[in-house]
Amino acid sequence: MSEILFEINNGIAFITLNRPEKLNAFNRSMAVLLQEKLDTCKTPNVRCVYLTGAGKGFCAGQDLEEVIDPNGPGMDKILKEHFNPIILQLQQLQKPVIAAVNGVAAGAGANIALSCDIIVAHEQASFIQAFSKIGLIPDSGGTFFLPRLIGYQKAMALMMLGDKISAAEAASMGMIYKVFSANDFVLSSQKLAVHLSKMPTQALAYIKQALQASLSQNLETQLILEDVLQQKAASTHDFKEGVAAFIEKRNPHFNGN
Ligand code: LHQ
Repeated sequence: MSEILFEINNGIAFITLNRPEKLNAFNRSMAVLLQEKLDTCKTPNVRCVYLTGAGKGFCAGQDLEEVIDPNGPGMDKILKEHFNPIILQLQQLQKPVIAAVNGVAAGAGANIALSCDIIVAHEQASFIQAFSKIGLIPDSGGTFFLPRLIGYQKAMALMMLGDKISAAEAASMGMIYKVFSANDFVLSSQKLAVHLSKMPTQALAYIKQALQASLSQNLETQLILEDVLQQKAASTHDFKEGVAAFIEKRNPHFNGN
């Protein structure tokens, strides 16, 4: 069985991390395969990406057995060749990426989730900045995203202490968007993906670009970027369709162009 399950269905790329016996911890081949699949998601046929885990966990970060394997990739490659490219790919995809966190998300697994655009979680899921417990620092974008999501103080404490945060706590502190009950998780998270896949994809890409830029720009530069991106959005088919549907009092049919 492949370490990454991948399927494109009705404009949605479903990606499942698939090493359930290790809570979907990453080894090198899984990291390389995920990069290949994320590359495939660049196709315009994909209008939303849905990332989840097989079994009871979302992802336990790096496979720690591989770290001590003399035939493993070695510390110097794990970030440069595995996690850093994955984080950048998720951020640079010009379409929404949902992290559907089905269970525990630890270490780089937590930070992969945080680098997605919309994070939803199963009520039994949890988030752990596990790094300090093994003498490491948070990586895979964690030190960038977490303080911006929940504030400097909470991020510092969670990262130093390595506390386990429940899905409900994560939602209440703004780390994630929503929690779904056990019965509802798959249906509701996939419904969200279906909804996003039918929205004006280019506008969503420009929203992603603008919000990412806002993390490091001043107001004046951001206003200029909003103007540039708004001109682009206004020249899409989907903008014309959105306005026409409003005027004609009907539902819009966005095609992503
Ligand atoms: C695992 C793992 C795992 C191998 C569970 N590896 N087997 C960057 C730079 C370079 C090097 C290092 O890494 C990084 C990035 C990182 O991600 S560092 C952080 C690495 N991850 C962790 O430190 C988390 C380690 N895992 C845990 O603390 C626990 O497994 C959590 C809290 C995630 C879940 O606990 P439980 O629900 O009690 O499950 P479990 O511990 O029983 O795990 C189930 C199985 O999965 C077990 O195997 P076994 O054969 O005993 O059933 C674990 O050994 C295996 N597993 N995480 N990262």
